[in-house]
Amino acid sequence: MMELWTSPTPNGWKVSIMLEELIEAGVDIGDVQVRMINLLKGDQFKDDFVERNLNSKIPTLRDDGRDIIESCAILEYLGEKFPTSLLPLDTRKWDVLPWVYWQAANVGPIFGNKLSYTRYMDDVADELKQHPLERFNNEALRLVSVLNKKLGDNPWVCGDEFTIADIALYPWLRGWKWSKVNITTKPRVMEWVDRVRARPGVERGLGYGVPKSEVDQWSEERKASTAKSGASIASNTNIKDSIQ
Ligand SMILES: N[C@@H](CCC(=O)N[C@@H](CS)C(=O)NCC(=O)O)C(=O)O
Repeated sequence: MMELWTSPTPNGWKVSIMLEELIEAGVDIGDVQVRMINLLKGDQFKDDFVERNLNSKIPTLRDDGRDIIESCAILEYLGEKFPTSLLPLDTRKWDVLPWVYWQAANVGPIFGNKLSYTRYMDDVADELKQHPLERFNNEALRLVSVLNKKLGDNPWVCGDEFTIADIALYPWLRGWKWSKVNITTKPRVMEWVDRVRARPGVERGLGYGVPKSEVDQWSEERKASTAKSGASIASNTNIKDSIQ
């Protein structure tokens, strides 16, 4: 049985959406044991987590006695294990994988940092945040512009088929209001966000760890606890404590 340790966050949603899209594609993925990791409580630093993922970050997947870390590697693993159009396994995979890696190397880190400086660093002086905020905002906007061009007139990032490139990118783009990255000048990206959200597999994948009623609009309580997690992750304390 596959075991997924995750949280309702952009990197976590990639994998929950993938599982639900596989089910939607008619694949029998078997039972999956999902454990929600409390990032605010620091579950990611506990021994049982670190044994699965030395990097102390969700998501992490255990299957067939092997631990797979990194959300995009998990997407690729599941795409290979359960062949569907989500990841073509012939040479067409080279139309898809570079955009998955583009997400992992660019969109994730840049949007993640923009979000941290925008929302989670209240105790850092404004003048100290100004340069990184501008830097990460400009780079995020540049990436959105690249995505807009890549989409062109296609419905999905890599053409006519919905693939793991869409799954990797969507969770970061869907949070544009929260991270305050203005995507409204890029209509193709806006339309694509809505198109992805309308998929039943995506709807279910976004619901892991949150009640159905909160998939699009979190309760004030959940927002406050997520903001606290974000602030504790954004502080330098955890990083310093983890250096050994
Ligand atoms: N590159 C990693 C990033 C994973 C990541 O940053 N996960 C965040 C949640 S979205 C996390 O676990 N943060 C906990 C921490 O930094 O302590 C991936 O794609 O899996």
